[in-house]
Amino acid sequence: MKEQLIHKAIEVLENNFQKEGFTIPSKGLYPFQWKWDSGFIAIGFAHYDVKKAKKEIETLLDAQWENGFIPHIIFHTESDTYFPGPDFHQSELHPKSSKKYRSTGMTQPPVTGFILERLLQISEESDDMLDFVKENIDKVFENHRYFYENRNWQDQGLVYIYHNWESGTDNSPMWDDIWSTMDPPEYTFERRDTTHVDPAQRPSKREYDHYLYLIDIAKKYNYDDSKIAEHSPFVVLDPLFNAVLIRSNEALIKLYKQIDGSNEKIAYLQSMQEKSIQSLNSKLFNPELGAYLHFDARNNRQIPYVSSSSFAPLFSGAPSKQQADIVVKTMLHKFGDADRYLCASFDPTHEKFNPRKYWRGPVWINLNWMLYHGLKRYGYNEVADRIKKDSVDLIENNGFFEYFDSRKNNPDAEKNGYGGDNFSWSAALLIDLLKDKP
Ligand code: 2M8
Repeated sequence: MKEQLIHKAIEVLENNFQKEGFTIPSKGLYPFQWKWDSGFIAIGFAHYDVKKAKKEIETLLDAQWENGFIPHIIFHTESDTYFPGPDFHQSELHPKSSKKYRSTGMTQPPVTGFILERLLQISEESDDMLDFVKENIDKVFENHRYFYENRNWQDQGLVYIYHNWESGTDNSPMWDDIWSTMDPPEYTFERRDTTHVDPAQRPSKREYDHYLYLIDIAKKYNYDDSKIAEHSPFVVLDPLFNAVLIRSNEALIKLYKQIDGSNEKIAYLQSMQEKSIQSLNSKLFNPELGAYLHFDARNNRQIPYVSSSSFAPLFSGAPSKQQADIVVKTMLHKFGDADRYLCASFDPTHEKFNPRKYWRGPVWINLNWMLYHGLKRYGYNEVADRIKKDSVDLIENNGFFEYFDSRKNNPDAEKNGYGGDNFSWSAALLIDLLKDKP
């Protein structure tokens, strides 16, 4: 059974791999290269085709800007199945944008550091992969330096995002209060996503108006970070984004030591890491809600909702044992009823929870994968095993969907898999979970 499932997952990845050297997340719905998808996808390839794993990362890093920035979508090919495309984003407005590739002018969680570490682990520390790490690690370092020099909110060591698409959790209820401070124009455009997926499982037209308006603000300032930070209504310190940055810092420090890399870079990462961990624990941790929260920096307030991003700090190793205990308790108490798969993307006990709508409730495999590793790191092996089993069961019972209903007894659907089908990171991370290397 396990072998059969891995075989199917490989088929998904192979069908989504493009001759230009990158892998689309899902046919039709997402026809380009996405930053954090690429990282997770490389993990899947590493188990059976090391060349493709390396290619995926090389292609991503090839699109890096002169200032270290790595964009969230790289538009390698022409496609009219996705909106908004390169003509809307116009990232070329930024003077340091890539001259080789068209892309967006926003980013996504910086996974590449811990991905390099994972690729090396999967290869069992092969010389070939070690060479690959040596060749590419400085680019990833420059990406981290970009964040600390350009996105470091009030120098506190926490990186801000200026768009919900930068979080990766696009239409999370987290952003609802921010949307209510804005009044964007009604844009006229043709949605493409809803030609591939039931609109009930996607963001609304009005939500898209907000998304587009934030891009227009960034364009008005030629994607200049400091001006965006000054003028955008959306400036958020996201616990998931920062947890990923911290986890990747940790990986870079370890890898630089392993390859006898630059002491200066190690020292730089260590000093940033200290600040980041301290601020994550003081500014984003909320003992009353027992979770890490998003911080709305524009309006100077924590956003008082719990989502799967609230547990992502476990993956980074930043929480103390006591904080980790609290967070896991909250996860089990709010998200962990016996009739639910772990881990819903938004608090199932909250009125804003929607079990079918994208990042407003369904289970996502990439979050589960990070939580699995975070839980193991702190010794919550039973909960970790449950998350792993739930992830495998969801895929085995429904297919390689983009996201899944967390209800075990879902009354209104035959299928519990939603969004895009044959979704790459669901396939890639399933392979990794089933191969179960430590
Ligand atoms: C989703 O986001 C894109 C925009 O980036 C979209 O809805 O068009 C998110 O789930 C994001 O996290 C993911 O990277 C992307 C591609 O899978 O799709």
